[in-house]
Amino acid sequence: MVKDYIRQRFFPHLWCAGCGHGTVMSGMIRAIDRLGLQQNEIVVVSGIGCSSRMAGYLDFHTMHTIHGRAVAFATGVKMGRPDLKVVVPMGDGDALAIGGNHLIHAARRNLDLTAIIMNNRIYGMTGGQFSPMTPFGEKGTTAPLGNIDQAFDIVELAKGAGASFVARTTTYHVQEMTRFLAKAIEHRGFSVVEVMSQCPTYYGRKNRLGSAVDMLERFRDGTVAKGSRKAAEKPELIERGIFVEEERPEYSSEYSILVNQCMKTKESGEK
Ligand SMILES: Cc1ncc(C[n+]2csc(CCOP(=O)(O)OP(=O)(O)O)c2C)c(N)n1
Ligand code: SF4
Repeated sequence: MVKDYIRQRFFPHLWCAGCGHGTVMSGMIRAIDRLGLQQNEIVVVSGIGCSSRMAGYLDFHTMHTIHGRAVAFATGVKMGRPDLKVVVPMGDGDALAIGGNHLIHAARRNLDLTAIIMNNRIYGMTGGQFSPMTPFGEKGTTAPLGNIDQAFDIVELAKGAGASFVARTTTYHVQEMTRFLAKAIEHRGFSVVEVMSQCPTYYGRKNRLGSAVDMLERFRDGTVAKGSRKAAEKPELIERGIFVEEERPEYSSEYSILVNQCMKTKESGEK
């Protein structure tokens, strides 16, 4: 049962009313439940941020580590226990600013991790500073006159870095999100799922986007299913869907093959 995957002793949670991160946590739990995985088979590794608090609330093996280093810790866990499913929930700041280097190299190696990037376009936990996902011209506490940086496109970044599963969805599209998360967790290789998530407290307030419901409606109206007729007619809308789903050599498996070859070479005394 879904409730069994939650550490109720840590509730009430710290998320603001209307925050999208709880919806992502619920989608992730439902995806794991749908896959029929046991609690003991899952490791959740997070960094620091509002999104990263998920590691405290979930009743799997969990590690709540340091900002920007979730993928680095997760790499160690996966290499030590390749039999476990390792899921890494991150904020856009955590994954793409301080943690960007870890993310692209894990993607390049195709290590079997599921990176869930909750893109609220801002640093929520520390008070609304702009992030690598804040669009040009939008505001944050550190960009009161408008941000002059350009934002990343997470899907293009993950594709370019070599991730073998890449998807984008939003907290409005709950069924789709659950489906994509289940596919990502099941996929053997590095998976990136961008979930556009609302932070009404900072991003919404600074940019006058209205209530959490208004922000959700923007996800509904501002995005479109990849490959649909509407996507062709309205290229200005952000596409949702699965952009990459490929089988490629996976890093922890290749590493264990290499170790076995080394052992055989050593035993036979070959040079
Ligand atoms: C090494 C380090 N640098 C900076 C911080 C401060 N810090 C904590 S969370 C955070 C950003 C949070 O934003 P994001 O990762 O996008 O997650 P959100 O809170 O929006 O979910 C920062 C800068 C920290 N804890 N450790
Ligand atoms: S500050 Fe933003 S990201 Fe953090 S809990 Fe509140 S709404 Fe969510």
